[in-house]
Amino acid sequence: MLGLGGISAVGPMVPLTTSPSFAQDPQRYLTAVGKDPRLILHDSVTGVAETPLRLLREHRLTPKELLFVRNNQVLPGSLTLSPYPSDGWELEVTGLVRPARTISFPELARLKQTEVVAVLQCAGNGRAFYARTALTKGTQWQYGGMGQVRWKGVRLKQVLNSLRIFLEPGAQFLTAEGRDSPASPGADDYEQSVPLADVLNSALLATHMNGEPIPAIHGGPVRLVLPGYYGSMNVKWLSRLRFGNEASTSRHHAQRYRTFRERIEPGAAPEVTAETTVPTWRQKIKSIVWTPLDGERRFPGPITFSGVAWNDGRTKIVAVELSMDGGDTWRRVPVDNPLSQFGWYPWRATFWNRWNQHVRPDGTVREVRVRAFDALGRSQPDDGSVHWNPSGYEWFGVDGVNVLMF
Ligand SMILES: Nc1nc2c(c(=O)[nH]1)N[C@H]1C(S)=C(S)[C@@H](COP(=O)(O)O)O[C@H]1N2
Ligand SMILES: [Mo]
Repeated sequence: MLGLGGISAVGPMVPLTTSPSFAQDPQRYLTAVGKDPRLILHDSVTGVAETPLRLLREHRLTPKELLFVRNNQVLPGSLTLSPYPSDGWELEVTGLVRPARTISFPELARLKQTEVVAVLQCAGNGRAFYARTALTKGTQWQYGGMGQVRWKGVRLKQVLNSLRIFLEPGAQFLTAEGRDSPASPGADDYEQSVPLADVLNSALLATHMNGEPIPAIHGGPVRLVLPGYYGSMNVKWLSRLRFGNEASTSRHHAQRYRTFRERIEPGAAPEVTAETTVPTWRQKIKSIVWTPLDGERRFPGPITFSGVAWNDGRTKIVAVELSMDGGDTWRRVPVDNPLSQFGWYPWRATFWNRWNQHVRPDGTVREVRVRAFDALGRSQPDDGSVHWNPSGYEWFGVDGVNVLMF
């Protein structure tokens, strides 16, 4: 869709195409956008940037300057941390609803507001780790295709109730579309569908992130926030919500952003069909070590490990375990409460003398590994590659770091 008027009011404009100077100078590009120049720039055309783990771990709520960006397409004028003008913004509500109508931004702003802290994570986060088995296609995200932010907006259910919009029988899917247009003419527009019954109570039409209007680059003025779902489903620059008995046929939903139901051989590329695959919807249970960083050096003596665990927020995470011997033996470590059921569970453990027994004569320690369990006993695969898929989605394998000794 085309942008609305008023785009000229948006702050620093960044060209849509890569000028040679930007391509050669990621720091300049990131700074022009308003992002921290220490981010890892993966793509300067649509805007794709990753937060290095050493920066991610410094904040309980990821500041806008550090939050990763992943644009498949981009709305002109939105490659900036400034807010996108909300004047004239309209959201179309259509499909199996009575009456179908448009909602203006001021109308939305008058409704009861709700806040939720949630982990925003690209379905491709951790994709790089599949390369241990076989390279997968797409941005080679390591850890920082995610962040934790506080959203504010109106619950979808609240919108429907307050504006007396009624769902008609058969509305199974909620399909969201943003105002951004396909990257190349004629290509399918970015659109995603989610199961309506599963998100009806938790979906938020968000207008604020970390207490400010959502920065244009993160999907303001209105973004669909689906706590617990992969970032890919959280459609930015929200312009249309369609309620229907079928999911989107857009390539982005029907062909991309899916994993296979059955285990497939690493390197294979089976046909993607509605029967053989499922969309990247709810986030898999996952945990990472962020202190120390992989390959960091430590003096012999007490050592503190820390990191976070998270999942789709539907089942409580009840345990985080650490192994200091590459997965042979495990021990439980203390876990803090998350800021919300959809947030990070911080974990931390300090080891005193027991730690030294794991130091090998060459000064290295066998891989230190972490894994989380939810209340239903679900955990992470020791070898994340068992879920190998050609696009490298939903990596949730056990994480590990190698610690070196001075
Ligand atoms: N309209 C629109 N929404 C979108 C996208 C997009 O390209 N267009 N990319 C999706 C993907 S794949 C991810 S991971 C998240 C990234 O959100 P962020 O850029 O705010 O970090 O936005 C999602 N929402
Ligand atoms: Mo994504």
